[in-house]
Amino acid sequence: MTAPPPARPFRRGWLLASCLPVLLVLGMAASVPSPAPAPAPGGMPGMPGMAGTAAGTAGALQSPGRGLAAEQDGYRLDTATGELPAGRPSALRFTVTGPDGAPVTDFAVHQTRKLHFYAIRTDLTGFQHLHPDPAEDGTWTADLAALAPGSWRLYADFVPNTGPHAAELVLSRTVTVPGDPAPVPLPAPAGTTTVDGYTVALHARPMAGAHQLVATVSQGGRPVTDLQPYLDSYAHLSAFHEGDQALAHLHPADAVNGDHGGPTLTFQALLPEPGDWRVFLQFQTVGRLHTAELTLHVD
Ligand SMILES: [Cu+2]
Repeated sequence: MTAPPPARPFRRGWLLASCLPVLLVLGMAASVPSPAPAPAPGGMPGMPGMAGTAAGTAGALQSPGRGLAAEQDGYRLDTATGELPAGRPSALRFTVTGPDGAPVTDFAVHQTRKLHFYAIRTDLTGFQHLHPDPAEDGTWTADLAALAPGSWRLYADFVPNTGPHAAELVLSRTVTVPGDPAPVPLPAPAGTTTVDGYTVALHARPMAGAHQLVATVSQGGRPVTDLQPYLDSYAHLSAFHEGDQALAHLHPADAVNGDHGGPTLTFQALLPEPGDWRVFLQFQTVGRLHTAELTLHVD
C-alpha cells in the first residue's frame, strides 16, 4: 500500500454518528446561492498516501475532525490504488492499520455495521454510502458503482474495538478517476427536495456548531409515517462541505420502534463550519432506500 502521510495535527473529536436523520432546512432562506468553485485536483495517482492534505483548521467549537485526514490517533487508511476506472463498477481494496502498524481486524459495531464507507466527487456529486465486508486479514473491499471522471474522496468511518470508550474515527483518501471531470455546479440552497415521490423538508436555521435540525417527510401532501429502521435509525444523514469535502455526521435523536417512523425526524447537527454543505438524507420505506439531497447553507 503506500507510504504513510505526514501526521496530522487534528485532535479527534467529532465523531459521531454517521448515521442520522435528517432534513434540513432552511429557514435560511435568504441563503445565497453559491456556484461551485472549480474542483481542486486532490488526487495524486499512485500516491494515495498524499491524499489527506486538505486544510485542517477546524473551525469551530468542539474540535471537529472533519474526516479529511488519512491518519489520526495512530490509525491510518490505505487504499490499494490511487486511481479507479471511469464509467464502470470497481472494487477498491483498502485497510485500516492501527498504532502497531498492523491491519485492524477488530471493529466495534456502530449503527449496525463495522465500517461505513462513503465516496463523493470533488463537486459533491456521486455520493455513495457502502458497507464493505472485511476479510480475515483486515483487508476490506468496497464495491463501488460506476464513477465519473474526476477526483474522489473516499471515507472510512469506524470504531476500533478497544474498549467501552473507543472513539469513532473517520479517515479518508482521494483517488483519481481518469477523464474529463465536467464538474457540476453546486445547486443553490433549498429547504425542500423530492426523491422517489417523497418530499423532504428541513426546518431549522443551521449555524456552525451543534444545533437541532428537524426534517419532515411527506408524500402527495400527506405526512409519511411508515419509515422503516435503516442502520438503527429512521434516517441517516451525511453532509459534505463545499470546497474541502469535510464530512459531517448528524446524530439521530428519535427512538426507533418498528416501521412507524416519520413524518418528523429530529437530529443533532454538528456542522463544524459555515458555508454550503451538500446533505444526503437516506431513509427507507417498503424495503427500499431513498436518498434525498439538497444544499444547506450554514451561517
Ligand atoms: Cu453506513
